[in-house]
Amino acid sequence: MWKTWRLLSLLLLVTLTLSGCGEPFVSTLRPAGEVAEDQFYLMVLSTFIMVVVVIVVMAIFTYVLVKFRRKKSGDEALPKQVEGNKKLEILWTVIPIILLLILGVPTVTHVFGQADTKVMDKEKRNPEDALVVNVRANLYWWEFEYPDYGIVTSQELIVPTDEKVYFQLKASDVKHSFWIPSAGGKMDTNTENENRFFLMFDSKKSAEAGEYFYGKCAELCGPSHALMDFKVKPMPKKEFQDWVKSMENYEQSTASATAGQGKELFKEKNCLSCHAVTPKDERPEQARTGPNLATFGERSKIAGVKDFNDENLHAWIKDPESIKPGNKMTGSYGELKDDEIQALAEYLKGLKTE
Ligand code: HEC
Ligand SMILES: [Cu+2]
Repeated sequence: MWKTWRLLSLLLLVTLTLSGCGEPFVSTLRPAGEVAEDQFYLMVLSTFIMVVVVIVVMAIFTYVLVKFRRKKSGDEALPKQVEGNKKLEILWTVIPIILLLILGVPTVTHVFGQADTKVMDKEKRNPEDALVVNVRANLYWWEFEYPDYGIVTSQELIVPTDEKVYFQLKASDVKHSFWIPSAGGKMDTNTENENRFFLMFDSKKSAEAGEYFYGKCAELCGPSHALMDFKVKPMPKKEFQDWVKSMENYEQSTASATAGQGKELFKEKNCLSCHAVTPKDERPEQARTGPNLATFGERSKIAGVKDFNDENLHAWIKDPESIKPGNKMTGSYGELKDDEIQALAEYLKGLKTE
């Protein structure tokens, strides 16, 4: 008895804890776009059918259990045998077939509909009609390239609302998985082939969800897998186009003197060998070994996980290992003095599109 209670209370605790996890910016149960809505609808449909089947079966089971119990009908009594009853046989063949059809037709339709990425193959694709984003997953950061505009960003994905956004996915080291819970998915990023799918971001729901959606790596990839987050910022088409323009005409400013000093240090300390600081990164992919920092000053988070403030930025530059174990920046430069960290941070905060 005690054991059962212990288990029950544990179950209750877990249920209560998990019920707190439904934030609109990271929940599959609060779809924020057509793709996610369709997937949610399929989940509800199949759960509904399963629940109905379980209820009916349990009801018949309980009825039979009570009606034919030995205590009532005696030790030797045998209920009427119905083996080979045609009506019953037909009934329990036809009902499952109908249920499977109700479940199967919408599922297959949606699965094929959501896999339709033919526009990506078009030779003369108009980026105004179908936006393509090349996603490259790395231990433990994300790169987003807009091939039609020749610009690259990292850690933060900017997308227009209310239209299909097509993704071409790959990984540069090990297998990861690209997942934006509120928008649908997920899909693996592989090293040996490229996967494709599309997502949609509803303008109203995006606004309700707040500043951004969470993106996640959904494939265990190493010690900092759980910290491999990115942010998704959907915006109306017009704003998106303005953003693209500002990226295309990106100009670097070095405001303060400390920032100027930081810029020099960024070269001296080898940071530039991994990090580009303009959205047009001409290097081949294999050479892009760190996130593009052109818009670093506009990030919501540092390294995808830490709140954007001076303290966290200094801590990251000083010792990235203490924040993301096993990351690929650790140990790539010598120890930095406090004023050097300060100058680098000043410089990085000034990297913006405006
Ligand atoms: C060997 C390549 C390499 C070198 C050299 C390097 N970094 Fe990094 N850097 C990375 C990688 C990889 C990440 C992503 C880490 C992660 O999130 O797992 C990163 C992340 C960052 C971030 C966070 C980026 C973001 O989008 O939030 C900052 C800031 C940064 N590096 C600054 C520096 C500075 C300053 C230097 C020079 C002192 C430097 N890096 C040198 C590879 C490098
Ligand atoms: Cu990963």
